[in-house]
Amino acid sequence: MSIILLINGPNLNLLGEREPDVYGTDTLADCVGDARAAAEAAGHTLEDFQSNHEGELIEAIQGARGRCAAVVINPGAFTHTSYAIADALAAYDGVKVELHLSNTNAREEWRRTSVVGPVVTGTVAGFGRTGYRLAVEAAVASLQEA
Ligand code: CA2
Repeated sequence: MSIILLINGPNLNLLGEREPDVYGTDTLADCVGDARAAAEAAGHTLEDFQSNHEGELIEAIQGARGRCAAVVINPGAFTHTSYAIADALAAYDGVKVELHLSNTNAREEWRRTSVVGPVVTGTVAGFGRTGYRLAVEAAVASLQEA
């Protein structure tokens, strides 16, 4: 049994409260619940962490080193700007899944660049709440292949 760490970045705590046309009506607790169910169905444990602060996200990634087999991360808008989060992910040796509710490639130009994309194992984007389950299943499949 392994630990999968799910990290959610800035503003994702507001899910379900605003912009339902873009992000849906489900709450972050709903999404985390789906992710946890997928991890437990595969015999793993899911830990989850949300923060609006870049440094706290970096510390969570560092804390996964040598402890968690996989990190699933929705970095929010830090996806497009944070070389510091990209560096933290690069220093983490486990499976890494970048996750987005929306299809960032179909939105504004500035959302089409991910600075974390080059350092992750793979990306799940555009499937809304379902993406949380899919991202954990992708991490589990990647762990089984390793
Ligand atoms: O699609 C995603 O999951 C994003 O990571 C969500 C971020 C956005 O900046 C990324 O480009 C794509 C936004 C986080 C959620 O922001 C909300 C704001 C208001 C109400 C609900 C959510």
